[in-house]
Amino acid sequence: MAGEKTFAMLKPGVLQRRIVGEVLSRIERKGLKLIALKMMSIPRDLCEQHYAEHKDRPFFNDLVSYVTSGPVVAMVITGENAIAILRMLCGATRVNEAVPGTIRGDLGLDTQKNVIHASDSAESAAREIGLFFKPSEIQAYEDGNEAWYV
Ligand code: FUP
Repeated sequence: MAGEKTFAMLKPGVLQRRIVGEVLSRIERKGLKLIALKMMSIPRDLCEQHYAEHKDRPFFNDLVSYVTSGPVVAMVITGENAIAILRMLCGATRVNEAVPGTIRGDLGLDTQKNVIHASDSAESAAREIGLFFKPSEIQAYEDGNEAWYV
């Protein structure tokens, strides 16, 4: 399994808006590789752990309430420079700064409901993958097409 691993989560509005396929398609078309994928309802304590760095921010409770308000789609993605590349595909956190062409720039109108979470560093990725996935849920498979991407 070449390259970095990163964690992403499609927030509850993505399922409600029927745009799961749209977002996954952008990630796949870039050449990044899905190695784990599941729909889940996040318990509040897991969500609080996930966003622990923001626990003193004024938006923390609203953010946790939103992300636990319905099912999310969690995934592990791999590829060369997957962490930085996925962040670029997502676009800026604040939707008024997310440029068109990015997932948030094209599909988000509200910062809290900004469509997708993606790990911001190797440390965060390892921590977040560990919070959401058991090692047995991550698939190490050869896709035979990697040479076409890298
Ligand atoms: P990101 O890594 O891009 O998801 O951004 P942050 O970790 O800074 O923020 C996590 C989440 O908090 C964002 F996705 C949305 C929410 N947030 C707000 O609601 N208001 C803010 O001013 C900043 C972040």
